[in-house]
This record gives sequence, structure tokens and C-alpha cells, in this order.
Amino acid sequence: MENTNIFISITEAIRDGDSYDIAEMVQSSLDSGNDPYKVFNAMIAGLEQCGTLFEEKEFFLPDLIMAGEAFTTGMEVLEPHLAQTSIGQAGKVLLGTVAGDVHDIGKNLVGFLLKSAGFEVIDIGTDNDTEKFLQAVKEHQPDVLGMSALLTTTMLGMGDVIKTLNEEGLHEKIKVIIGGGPVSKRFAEEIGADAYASDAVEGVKKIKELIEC
Ligand code: B12
Repeated sequence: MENTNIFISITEAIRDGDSYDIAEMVQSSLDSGNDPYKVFNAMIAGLEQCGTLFEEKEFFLPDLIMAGEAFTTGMEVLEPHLAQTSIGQAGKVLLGTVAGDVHDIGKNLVGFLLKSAGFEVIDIGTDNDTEKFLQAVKEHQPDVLGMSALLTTTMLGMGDVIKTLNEEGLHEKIKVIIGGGPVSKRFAEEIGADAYASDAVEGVKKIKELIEC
């Protein structure tokens, strides 16, 4: 299939939650010699279209779930082509989504890109309360903790985690970066995070800077 057409088809398959065909489409696009990062961007565009249609009330919750599942299925094929070797040399990053929040696609993307940039990534998944973050920090002793929140109601949990890290004297040993739709640079400053990133590419860049300084 001609390049532009396959990218459009991939975007539409993610948007429409087509878990059945997406793996084959991604594989065939890679077999045709397309850049894995361009395939990745086509998949993200599908999620963005799904999000917009949800906001416009054209799509509903099951559509979001199906798009998320199609994205995960496509990533299973794509991930080995994005990841590189020398994992862990760049530093150790602990990632997790905050309490009450099950959104993990963005966090997973940050994890994928960090791994391909040579970081060791420990991902503690979604719906982590302060205690879970604290235990994981103590156990894994990462260089950087990255927290994700997609809901205005759950983003406040990030402040609680940082407050507890400060109280326990752990924040002086690690840096904290936050991300996710509703959070901002200003919010990061308010809660005492060391950095904020609006997307995964910027996140990797900021994490490198945090480790170097
Ligand atoms: C997919 C999706 C879902 C899926 C999640 C599947 C999954 N496994 O993640 C499901 C269906 C489960 C879902 C459920 C809900 N959702 Co929802 N969902 C979305 C949707 C469409 C896309 C989110 C997404 O994956 N985007 C793509 C990724 C790549 O982008 P991202 O997450 O922003 O991540 C990027 C950056 O933010 C950043 N980043 C993110 N995290 C981190 C962390 C670090 C450390 C760094 C550095 C960077 C970083 O890098 C990422 C990559 O570039 C958004 C709409 C939207 N436009 O965002 C709504 C949205 C987030 N959902 C919303 C809502 C309301 C809900 C529900 C409450 C709906 C309901 N009535 O039940 C539930 C809540 C469930 C819960 N308790 O968490 C609202 C949130 C409104 C708000 N501001 O609070 C949104 C904005 C939709 C809307 N406009 O109303 N949702």
C-alpha cells in the first residue's frame, strides 16, 4: 500500500477501535520499510481523533475503550522496532499513574520512548495512591519519578505524593516530573515538582536534563 494511505488507514483503525486489523496493518507498514516513528505518529493521530470525537459527543465511552485497546494491540507489534539496546545506561525512571486514574496510554508512551533512549523503566501501572508511590521509590531508588494524571480530579494526588516525599526526606534523593492532559508547568511549580512535560518527547528531554544537573 502507498505510504500515505497506510498511515491514514492506521490512524482510522485506531480511531475506530479496530483491534482485529491493526496488528497486520502495522506489520505490513513496517515490512514496506516505513519509519517506525512515523507509524507511531499515525497511531497517536488516531487517539487524538477519537478524543476530539468524544469531546464533540460523536463518540462515547466504549469507543474510547476500543481505541485504547487497538492502540495497545498495535504497540505490541511496533514496540520492538522502537526499543533499542543498552537499557539502563541513561538512568532509572519510575513511572506511575496517580490514584483513581486508569489512563495509561500516555504514560506507556513515555515509558516506550525512555526505554528506546537507554533508560531502565519501572512502571507501577495505574491507580497508585501515595503509599504505593512511596514504597516503590524506597524499593527501586530511581533517579527520577514520573507521575501521570489525565483527570482534573486525580491530578491533586501528585501534590500529596511530593509532600510525603519531602516529609520522608526522599525528594532530595530523586527528581520528580509530572505529565498528563490537565497538568501544566504552573501546576508543577505549585506542587513542588522538578519538571513538567507536555508530551513524551519533551518528557525524555526533560528527564535527561534532570539527571545531568
Ligand atoms: C483513552 C481515554 C480513556 C480510556 C483510557 C484507556 C487507557 N488505557 O488509558 C478510558 C475509556 C478507560 C477512559 C476513561 C475515562 N475517561 Co478518558 N479519555 C481518554 C482520551 C480519549 C485519550 C487519552 C489518551 O490516551 N490520549 C493519548 C495520549 C498519548 O496522550 P496523553 O495521555 O495526554 O499523554 C501524553 C502527554 O500528556 C504526556 N504525558 C502523560 N503522562 C505523562 C507522564 C509523564 C511523567 C510525562 C513526562 C509526560 C506524560 O505524554 C503523553 C505522550 O505524548 C481522553 C481525551 C483526550 N483528548 O485526551 C479522555 C479523557 C482524559 N477522559 C476523560 C474522562 C472524563 C474519563 C472518565 C471519567 C469517563 C467516564 N465518564 O467514566 C473515565 C475515567 C476513568 C478513570 N478512573 O481513570 C476526560 C477528562 C476530563 C478532565 N479534565 O478531567 C478526557 C479529557 C475526555 C474529555 N474531553 O472529556 N478514558
